[in-house]
Parts: sequence; C-alpha cells; structure tokens
Amino acid sequence: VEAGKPILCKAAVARKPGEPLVIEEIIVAPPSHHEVRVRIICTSLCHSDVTFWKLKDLPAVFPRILGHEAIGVVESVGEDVDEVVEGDVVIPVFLPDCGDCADCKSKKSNLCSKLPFQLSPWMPRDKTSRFTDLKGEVLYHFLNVSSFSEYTVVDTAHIVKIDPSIPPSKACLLSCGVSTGVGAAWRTANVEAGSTVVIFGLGSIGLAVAEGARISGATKIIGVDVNHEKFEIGDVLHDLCLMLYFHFHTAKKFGVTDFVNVEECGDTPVSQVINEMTGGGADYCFECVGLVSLMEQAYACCRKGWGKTVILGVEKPGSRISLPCADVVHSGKTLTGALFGGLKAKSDIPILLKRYMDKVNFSFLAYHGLELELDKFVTHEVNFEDINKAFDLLLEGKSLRCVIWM
Ligand code: CXF
Ligand code: ZN
Repeated sequence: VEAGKPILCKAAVARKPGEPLVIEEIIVAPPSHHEVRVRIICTSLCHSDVTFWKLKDLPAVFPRILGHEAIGVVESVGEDVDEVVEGDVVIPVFLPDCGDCADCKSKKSNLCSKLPFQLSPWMPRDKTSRFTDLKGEVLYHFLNVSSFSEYTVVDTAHIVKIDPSIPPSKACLLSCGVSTGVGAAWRTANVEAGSTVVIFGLGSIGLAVAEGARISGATKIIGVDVNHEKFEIGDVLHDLCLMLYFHFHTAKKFGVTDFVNVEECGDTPVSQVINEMTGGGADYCFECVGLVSLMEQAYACCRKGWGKTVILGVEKPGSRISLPCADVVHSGKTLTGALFGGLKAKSDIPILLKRYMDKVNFSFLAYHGLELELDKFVTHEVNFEDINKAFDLLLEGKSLRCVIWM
C-alpha cells in the first residue's frame, strides 16, 4: 500500500439485486481533493444496505459497493485535506457536515447545503467513482461511504475523527443506526426527564430511540410493534414484517417500559389505545417503520398543546401523509422528520462517544444509569468472508447489529 497509488484489495460487491455479495479483488484509486482513503476496521449492516441491495426498479444501481456504518483508519489523504492525517481513526457518515455553509454553521440544521445529501452512486464533489473491478468496470459508491471493502475513499465532509480508544465494534454503531435513533430523541425531539414516549417499530432504530429517551430521563417508554408470525403470508406483508422487527422481550433491555401489540388491538386504532394509556397522548411519538398509516397514528396520539411526532421511517418515494386540517389547527402538535436523527456529525458523534466511554471508564465510580449503552446493540459478529450471513440474520429478524470484521 502506497499513498498516491491505486490499491488492490478485497471488497464485497453487490452485482445483482437480492443476490449474495461477491468477495472479489478490486482497485481503489487514491483520494482526490478533499478526500481521504480509509482502511476499514469493521463495518456493520444497516437496514438501508438491505433496501438498496434488494432494489430491482430504478433507482437500482449495480454493480455497487454497499455498506455505510463503519470505522476505519486514514491510509492517505488527498490535496487540501488538513482535518486528518494518515493514521487517524475516523467514522464515515452518510450525511455531510462541511462546516462552512449556512446550515452547517447553524445549530438549527444538520442538512449541509454545500454538498446536499442525495442518493448518488458517485463521490459527492466530482461525481465519479474511485472503484473499478479487475475487468476495468466501474463499481458504484453507496451513501458516500461504501464500507464493504478493505479500503474506501470518503469525502472529508463525511468523516468524523474520533478518540481511538473506543472499541471499534461499538464505535461503528455511531456511524448510522444507533446515532439516528438516539439523536432523534436527543436532538430532534429534545426529550426531557419525566417524559412519556411512544415508539412505533422496535428494530434497531426504534430501540436506539428508546435508548436515547432512556438516557434523557423519560419515565414511560411505550413500544409498539406487531407479532410478525402472522405477517408471513404474501410478499408485501412479508417485506413489511422484516421492517417491523419484533422483539418485545429484547426491548426491555433498551428501556421500553410498556408494550402495545398492534395485533391485539382488534378494531381499536393504536392511537386510541395509546391515548387511553397516557391520559390524552404522549409527549413524543417516533415512527421508525416507514409506513404512512403509522405516521398518521403517531400524530394522532401525541398530546395536544405540546406533543411532538418525529418521523424516521423511510416510505416509498412519492408517498404522502394526510392529516385532518382541523386537528392540525386546533391541536398545536408538531410533526417533523429528521435525517441522521438531526445530529451534526462532526460535533455530535464525539459527544455520544464520550457518553459511552464515561460508562466504560467510570461506571464503577459514578454510574448514574444515564450513560449511553452500545454493547447491547451488537447481537452478532462475523468475518468479512461471511458478510452474506449478516444479511441473512437481518432478513430473518434475528439480529439487531451484526459487526463485520475486515
Ligand atoms: C438512510 C436515511 C434515509 C435515506 C436513505 C439512507 N440513511 C441511512 O441508513
Ligand atoms: Zn444506515
């Protein structure tokens, strides 16, 4: 490996939609302006990887190097890079934080306007790829990260330099999913001590919202999900159940205090059940599935006057929410959404990381129960060669986070 030269290394290439990734040798070009080449230490599988891996219709993009939740070491830097040097430990993030634009400078936004986030198959600045296979064919990027490769190239707006003492398998969780959920409770909703929270969908994101609400001091955290056994009929419903990862038992570890099984609600809308349980609605509702009907239900059971509903789930493109106008005017509720939980990558990830490390280092002295717990999200670990096993586990609803070691 030599700075400024192409690297030959192994990557898991998504060649065709829904087919197992193929481990092959690829060529990774050196980093261009404002870019760094990173040696990935470990990566974990997020549901968005699966979504884009399965995608047959446009905007399907193949062959592609998926993966966007990771941690690595800077191997070399391109021109005009002064933020990091070779050897720095970094977390790549799909959402940019350029630090210069009006949005990045504002505390109120995490949506960079210099390199606006888009689902692009290229590097963000020059819209080209740094990957080719041994036949010379271009391999596409994914979410500005493409971590299912021993080496990748990432724009400096998409990396966060971190304290290297954190265990990599925990740090990589802060790269996407866990940060998104915790951030939604912490930054987007700003959950206060004593709050009542409802979470629709108890997959990794929903459970991370629960963790964020727990460490913010929420006293009632209601988890809503379905019994997925009943959803195994028909393809559409099957897909649905995969997103609605069902683990009420697991959820208890994440601070969920009460459960509502949608299947047991009969003809009563879930929102009514929640409104009754909470005496008029929850302070904060989070939709973590990506279903319009649940977004509407969530809005219907956050409390009048101050209730806030946060949408994190990703619906099909073109989907629309419909709300009763009178309710919107008369209720004073807020409905919002967020990418990456509203976190500003470069400043907020180190804060979350510290909240985890405080527990690792000092819990025996000053444990107050409000430290960020990351270990419980890692349910499986596999070697890079077995990356397809990570897909199987997630598809079967057996894993939360499966860490893949390079
Ligand atoms: C998602 C967020 C919504 C768009 C696709 C990517 N982020 C990470 O998993
Ligand atoms: Zn993700």
